[in-house]
Formats: sequence, C-alpha cells, structure tokens
Amino acid sequence: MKDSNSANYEQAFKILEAFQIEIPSWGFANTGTRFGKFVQPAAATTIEEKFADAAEVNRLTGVTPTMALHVLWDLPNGVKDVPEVKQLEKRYGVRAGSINPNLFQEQDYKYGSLCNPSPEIRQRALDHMLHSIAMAKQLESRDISLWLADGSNYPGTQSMRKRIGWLEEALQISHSHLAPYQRLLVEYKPFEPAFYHTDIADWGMASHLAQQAGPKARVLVDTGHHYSSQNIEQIVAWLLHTGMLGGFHFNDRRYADDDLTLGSIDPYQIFRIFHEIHCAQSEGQPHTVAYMIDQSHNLKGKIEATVQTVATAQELYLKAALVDRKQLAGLQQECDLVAAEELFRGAFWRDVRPVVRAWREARGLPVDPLQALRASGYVERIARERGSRSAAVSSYA
Ligand code: PSV
Ligand code: MN
Repeated sequence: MKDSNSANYEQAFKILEAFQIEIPSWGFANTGTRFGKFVQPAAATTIEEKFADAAEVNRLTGVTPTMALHVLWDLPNGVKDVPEVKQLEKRYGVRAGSINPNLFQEQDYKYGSLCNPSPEIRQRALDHMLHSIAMAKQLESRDISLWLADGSNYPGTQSMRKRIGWLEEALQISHSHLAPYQRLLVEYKPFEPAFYHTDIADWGMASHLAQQAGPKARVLVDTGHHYSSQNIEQIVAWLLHTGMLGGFHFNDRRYADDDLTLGSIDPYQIFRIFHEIHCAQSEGQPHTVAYMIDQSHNLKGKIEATVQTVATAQELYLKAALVDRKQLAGLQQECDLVAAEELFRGAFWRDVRPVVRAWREARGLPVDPLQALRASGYVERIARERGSRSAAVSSYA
C-alpha cells in the first residue's frame, strides 16, 4: 500500500471503521500475581472510576465503546447495581459489554462450581449463571462470557465424565434463559487454577458444550489459554468453519496465562488469527466475533497498556485485511510456497501506522493516542485523586 494512494486509503479506512474492541473493567483495577500485588495510585477502585477510565480510552482511540463487566467485582449486589451502571453508561458514553459470571471466588467452589459433586453447590452456581443472564438482559448486553475455574489436582479424585454431564445440563439450562439477541460464550483454559484436569480444557470441549447448550452458544478463544507453540490460528480456522467462533480475549504470553500486552511477544500470531477471520469474511461467511481484551497490568500503567493494546490490535487487524487474498489463493493452489509466504509475510511487515494515523485524523481523534494520553495529564490527575484509596484496596475489584 502506497501512502499516497487514496483508493488504498479509502479501503483501509473502511476496514478500520469496522473494527471495535471491548476493554475489561478489571484492566483498570489493582492486580498482581499470586505472589503479591504492586498497587498503582491511578488504579480504579470503584465502578465509576472504571467507567471513567474506559471513557478516556474510548476518547483517545474511538474504537472501545463497551466495557466488559465481571459480576462480583463490578456488580457485587447483582441486579440492584444495574441502575447505577445505566447511569454511568450515560454519564461516560461507554456501554456495559460482555457480562462475566464469577464462579471461582466463593469458598463453596473449592471443588468446583457447575461441576461440583454437591448438587446444592451446583445449583448455587447455576443460580449465579441465571442471575448474570438476568443482569445482562437488564443492561441489554449481548454476550454472557463464561470461564470456569473447575477442575481437579489429583488423578482419580473426581469423575471427569460425571462432571461433563453436569456441565452440559447447566449450560443447557443457562442457554434456555437467554434473550433472542443474547449469546453464551464458553471459554476454555488448559490449566490454572486446576493443574491435573480442567473441566473445559480446550476448544473441542468448549465447542461440544456450546453445541449441546443451544444455537446461541459459541466458543471464546483467550489467546493466553493455550500450550506453548499451539497453532491458535488453526483453532480459529476450525471454529470459523464450524460456525462456532464467538469471540476473543486478547493478550499475549510467553509462558502460561500471563496476560501481557497484545502483540508484545508475538504480533505475527495475532496477524495470522486476523487473517483467518478476514478470509472467512471475504468468502461470504458472516460471523459475529466479539473482540475483547483480557489483560490486567501490574507493571505497566493500566490505561497506557490498554491504549497500547487497542492501537496494536487496530494495526494488526488492518495489516491482515490487506493481504491480497485472491493472489494468495492462486499461489496456494499452485503450491508456490515461497511466493505465497512472501506475500503473506509482506503484509505483516507493511507499516500501516501512517494510514492508521490518517484515519484517526479524519475521525477527529488524537493522531497518537499514547502521546495524547501523556499530554492530557489524566493519569497524574486520577493518581492524585485516587492515590490513598487505591493503595488501601487489596482485592481485584
Ligand atoms: C481466566 O484466566 C480468565 O481468562 C477469564 O476470562 C476470567 O474471566 C479472566 O481471566 C479474569 O481475569
Ligand atoms: Mn479470559
């Protein structure tokens, strides 16, 4: 793409216009590792502060109109908190996005939630699911995004097969409570906090459960939830092919689920994932794919890391869209490996930053959102205002 070629700019602008990404409320709160927490004076400690930070990211980037909410962290009083969230939506111009039930914090869930051997605890977990769906309806949120911490640590201590059945049943019941416009996204993760078996360990299990649950259930791919060197774009290709891709939790990782800034370790991987999605779309397979971020930073500034992630996602999405897919298909057909690879890699190496800057300018957005954030003094101001409170809060929320 030549920077001076206005036709190409027009195409690129259309692509950028179509891209939005959801930011997580928990990305603005204090967080840490299981060894400790490094508090930041600018961290949000209330739902209002999270909305304010989300609004700042949206002001700077223009592509983050929704914020994912985690039920116990953001809506601790359940539906009673909905009116406040609605007011905050209006005040800050950011809507509630996906609703994330929380089935991993209560003491009852030590041996599992929806897969707990105790019918009472399973019922409690199911009630929480239904309550989360009800809240999502009141907030007009489309996606209920389910991640389970369920699993076991020692072989022979749980019946994996019984637990599959319990899960199927719970997800079917949950699905039957969805409004027509809603979806149930099933997230998988191979380990942590359970280390012997996880009840929804991979995309195959998630896809099976989603299909059993009903037609509005899909799979959620968290890029951090894979073994090292796993081919995530192939998983994405399969989920697209089978119509089961629901969305992403984007982050990057070097080892386990370490929630690093998107593209910081392997931007080529995200490019390859986006390429699969663009291919499916251009082949006339419409998919509703929710792009979401799942990162909680404790070393980088939270707002800065979020803006950095959003800008990186836009660049990689655009690069992947600019692959000449027609030409690539021809080269693949001829098995011209080197030419195909060069064409593919060539798109990855293209510097799309000038066109993204031009698009921001055309939209009246700051041309360099990171620089604009620094110049705005927003982080310094909230650090002054929130400082002592933020240091005193020692939980995720
Ligand atoms: C679990 O590791 C997870 O990816 C789930 O999506 C949770 O909701 C989120 O992280 C919490 O940070
Ligand atoms: Mn996740």
